[in-house]
Amino acid sequence: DITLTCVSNEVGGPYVGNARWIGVRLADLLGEAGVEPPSKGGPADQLVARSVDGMAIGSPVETVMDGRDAMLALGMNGEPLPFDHGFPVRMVVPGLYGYVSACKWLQDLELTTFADYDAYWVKRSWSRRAPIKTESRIDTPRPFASPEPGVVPVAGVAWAQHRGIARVEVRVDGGDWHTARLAAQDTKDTWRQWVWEWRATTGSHTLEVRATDLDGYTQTEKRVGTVPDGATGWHSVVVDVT
Ligand SMILES: Nc1nc2c(c(=O)[nH]1)N[C@H]1C(S)=C(S)[C@@H](COP(=O)(O)O)O[C@H]1N2
Ligand SMILES: [Mo]
Repeated sequence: DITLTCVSNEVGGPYVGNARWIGVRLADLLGEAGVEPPSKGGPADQLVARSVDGMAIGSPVETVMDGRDAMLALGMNGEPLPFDHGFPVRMVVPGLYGYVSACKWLQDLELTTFADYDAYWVKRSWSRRAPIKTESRIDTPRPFASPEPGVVPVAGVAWAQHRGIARVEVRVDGGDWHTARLAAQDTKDTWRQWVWEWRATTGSHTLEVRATDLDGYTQTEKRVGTVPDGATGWHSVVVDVT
């Protein structure tokens, strides 16, 4: 079970999703081909995946061989890979944004270095390396919803792939942070659902969320855009309780 995230996902955006993958471990395949990661003296630090549609996506060899479930995926959610998601075979690397890890309609793999080769999006001003940032999102209530006063569940998802989510907090109108209840962690590579029961009072209110990962890092309030390596900031939702 791995949550994929697009580097173009804005704070609060929809370009993040969870699926169950099946495939071949990339580390095993590379090992059979005699590849060693840089930490063991291997000369190649970049794995470039190319596809039938002319995409080129570069991932760190160290990351794909560090024991995580980096794979060539053949199936998704118990079925053959759907065409839109890369049939017949794609890469999946937990913890890296899609543009540096998730090549679909895979045709070939090349071992090279970051110094020698820039992949498709890197040539277009995105970073060479892009681990997924710790983020959280409010899914309910929706922006500008009008819930009735009383208990209103505030809920959503939080993700910090390959680190895992330790805590999610919610606050109302800039007040104290309240710790949300977390669903059981599936794996540290998947997002975690959370809920906090708010005693809503009449009027217009701003809800904000922030997550802390299992490395102890709390997501920053500082808003940055998606270029060059992923957006940051707290997601907020304004509601009118009537
Ligand atoms: N061949 C190919 N692979 C690709 C892309 C692409 O344009 N072509 N887009 C990448 C990006 S930016 C992301 S975020 C993921 C999205 O995977 P999904 O369509 O399964 O959600 O695919 C990646 N793999
Ligand atoms: Mo993406």
